[in-house]
Amino acid sequence: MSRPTYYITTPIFYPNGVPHIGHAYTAIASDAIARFQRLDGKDVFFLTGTDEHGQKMQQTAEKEGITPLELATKNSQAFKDLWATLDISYDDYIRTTEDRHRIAAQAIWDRMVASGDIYLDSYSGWYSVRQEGFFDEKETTLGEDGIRREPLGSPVEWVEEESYFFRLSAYGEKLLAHYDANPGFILPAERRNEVTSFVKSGLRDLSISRTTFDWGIPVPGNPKHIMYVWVDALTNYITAAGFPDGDAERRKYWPADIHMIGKDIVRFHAVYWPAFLMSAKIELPKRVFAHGFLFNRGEKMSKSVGNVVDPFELVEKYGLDAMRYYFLREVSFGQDGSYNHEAIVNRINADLANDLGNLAQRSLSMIAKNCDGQVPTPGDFTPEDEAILAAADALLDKARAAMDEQAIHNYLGAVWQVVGDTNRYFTSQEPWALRKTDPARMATVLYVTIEAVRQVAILAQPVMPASSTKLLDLLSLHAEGRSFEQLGSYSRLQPGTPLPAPEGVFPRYVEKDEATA
Ligand code: ME8
Repeated sequence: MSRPTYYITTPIFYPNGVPHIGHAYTAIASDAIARFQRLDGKDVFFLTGTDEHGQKMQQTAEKEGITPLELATKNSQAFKDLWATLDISYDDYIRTTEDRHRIAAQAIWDRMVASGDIYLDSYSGWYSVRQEGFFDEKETTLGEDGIRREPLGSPVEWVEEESYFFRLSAYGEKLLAHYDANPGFILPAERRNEVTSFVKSGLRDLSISRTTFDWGIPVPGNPKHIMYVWVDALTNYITAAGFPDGDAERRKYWPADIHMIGKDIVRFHAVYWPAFLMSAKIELPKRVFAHGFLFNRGEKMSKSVGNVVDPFELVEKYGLDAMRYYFLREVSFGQDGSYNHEAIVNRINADLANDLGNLAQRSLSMIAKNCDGQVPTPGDFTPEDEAILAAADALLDKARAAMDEQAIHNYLGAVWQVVGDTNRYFTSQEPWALRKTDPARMATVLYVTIEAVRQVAILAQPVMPASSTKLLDLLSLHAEGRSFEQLGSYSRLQPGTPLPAPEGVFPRYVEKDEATA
């Protein structure tokens, strides 16, 4: 029987500069979801890439004195390097300057023409190069500095030119009906409400081509025009899924299960994109999830403030898995979050080193010394033992329920609840005292403890791939023993299995001045 498919995408990022922590955050969260679904038996297709056309790319390239393609190639590589450092398990990396993508973008354009939704007129209005977006005058504000800005703060400029338009105004009711019939289409709910009221306020037709610069995909039949970069960019999601006539292996993934994006680009994904797809008679993605923004100690990160966090530095300083865990556990996924040193150190030392690390280390060291270095053979289970095993066995359902709505923090919260329970159990059972008084009972307590650790480690893999692997190695689990199918009572640790010599998996974070003191 074929496995159910699961198609997840990140935004394709603008390679007009090097990636920053916001990009890293989206990629880490998407990667954790992709890994979770793979371990849960799905046939996952995970797409990321770069959005290489548009005025912003052209302008930045001019400033740097290189061609837009050179700029794109250089920074697209910087994104790939970061994804390698962050262990992002993507299956395909799309660049919108590839041929396969030009073909797809022109094909969706032709389909929208065939539906009668594209017409030629002239556009005059406000445009933000930074957002690559058009804004109604009422959405903009004129600053005291005489500069007019859109709601996210980037300057807008007046644009007047011949342009093709997409009949977005014809799709308002259809979009509202879709949101209504599919309450999970836009998450979280705040974003859905925002989009719904934007659509209810009335949609105007959308300018979808430009003539005043040429870095883009030519409009079929009228190459004086290039496509508006968002028409081009959004299409990447179907290009990679083999549109218009790619191979069936790829086409089976559409419609996407989830477009993961930041809250800055909801309108493009939840209004324009579904309208384009409806017009082109292509199925809509199942979900658009817009996560929140990351701030540095509550402040917006910006180059001019000088508080932009370099993701490579974070990995260097804290270690990759600790950083991945921190962002996914600390921030309620969907809400804005903050990055600060004290909080990350606290997570590393409390959750990882103390709670999970020590639990594994203490139980495994006792086994090494007192149980011939083998998985101990348990005796009859007491109600306390049963309670821990039951809590561990219940984790998969809880994790799935949380991940059905991308509540990554709740899935991790549930797993660490069991880590906490198991620590309390271990302390109250005092296996070190039982060693002399009742070794058989000690063996049972150690068995129950490492069985809980087994389930925790399997479930921690999507978020901390390398550390979980080490932990599962310490439990001598075979590769086939590491999927979610092996959770619950279905395949408990086998008594008598030889275990390697235990070693620490989660080091404490020591401040530099403490380390040298
Ligand atoms: O918008 N916190 O690309 P982009 C969290 N090319 N996430 C952040 C963030 C922050 N401070 N800053 C950026 C584009 N992001 C288009 C997308 S898709 C068809 C085209 C993340 O390079 C977040 O995912 O400006 C946001 O949506 C994305 O980067 C914007 O990346």
